[in-house]
Amino acid sequence: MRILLHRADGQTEPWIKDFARHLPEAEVVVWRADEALPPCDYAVTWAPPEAMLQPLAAVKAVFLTGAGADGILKFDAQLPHSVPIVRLGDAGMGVQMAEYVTHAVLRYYRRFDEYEAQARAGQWAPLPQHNREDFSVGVLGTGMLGMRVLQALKEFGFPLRAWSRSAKSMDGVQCFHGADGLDTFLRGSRVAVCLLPLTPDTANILNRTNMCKLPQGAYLINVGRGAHVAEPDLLTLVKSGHIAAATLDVFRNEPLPVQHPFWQEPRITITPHISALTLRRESVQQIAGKIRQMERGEPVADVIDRQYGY
Ligand code: NDP
Ligand code: OXD
Repeated sequence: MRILLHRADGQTEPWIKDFARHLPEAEVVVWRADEALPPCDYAVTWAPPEAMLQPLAAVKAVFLTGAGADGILKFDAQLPHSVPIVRLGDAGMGVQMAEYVTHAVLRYYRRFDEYEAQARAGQWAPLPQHNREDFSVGVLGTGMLGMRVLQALKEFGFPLRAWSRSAKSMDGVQCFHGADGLDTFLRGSRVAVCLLPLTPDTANILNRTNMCKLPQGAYLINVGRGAHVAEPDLLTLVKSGHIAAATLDVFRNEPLPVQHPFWQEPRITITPHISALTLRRESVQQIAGKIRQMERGEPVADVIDRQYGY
């Protein structure tokens, strides 16, 4: 069995070692644009270069080393639907995302960001507490990661809301769905957490019109994709105070360019796409297990639905 491995960071050795441990029968071939490849059975990549599409079209399945499939589905038309694209199923990402979002929500709820600023200015001044019942948290996207985040936030007793494509019902969470449910969902969400996949339906969803529907003084946490947010609109709304502050982990252009105005806005917290990192060992173990299932002719979990793009 041969596995074609592509790593944008060029760090292939540790992946090869982990595959040798979990799937010793496989030979791992590293993708290089300028070298002819032997035929491969499976491919492991996340956001492949266009030049890799031809070998990808010839494998039994493409395994993504991430949860989001937008990096490969931008080539949807060039990839045969007969080749399943399989994303990671948690593999240690859920708990990281829960930590990140919980931290950001608590930072705003307990006003730690304001206390940080006060401390820099040498000010000792207790601020009024936010009311928990007014601090509703609305999660856009209730998939693998959104559900894990909601589960973590339940501990703190915030009113919880969720928005998805299909109808859901969850204990202790007010659920909304579809285009018709979006307005009501947004109007009641003091904190909006974006955990949507990037698809033609969700691109730019956090535009001026939709962000204006959030209550005055709302908070935005974007951990989905940069292209969910209309960046100039967010900047305008933060400056006007309609959005009190934002925590952003993902951006239209990554790394965020040095001249980007977000760097100059103290109410925007920037992290470099680290909210839920791919854990190599867990990922290889999971992919090796799925390859074994496929070899036995069994169905595997986490196959991307090409109709919906996630
Ligand atoms: P899932 O595919 O498990 O869940 C996606 C959720 O989004 C589902 O609840 C789905 O609804 C909902 N959804 C999709 N399209 C729409 C739509 N048009 N309208 C309303 N809801 C919609 O994804 P994950 O939870 O695994 O991951 C979500 C995203 O998080 C990834 O696609 C990726 O972009 C991002 N991510 C970011 C990371 C980071 O480090 N910043 C790390 C990992 C992922 P339904 O339930 O009805 O299907
Ligand atoms: C992912 C990501 O999709 O890291 O896994 O963004």
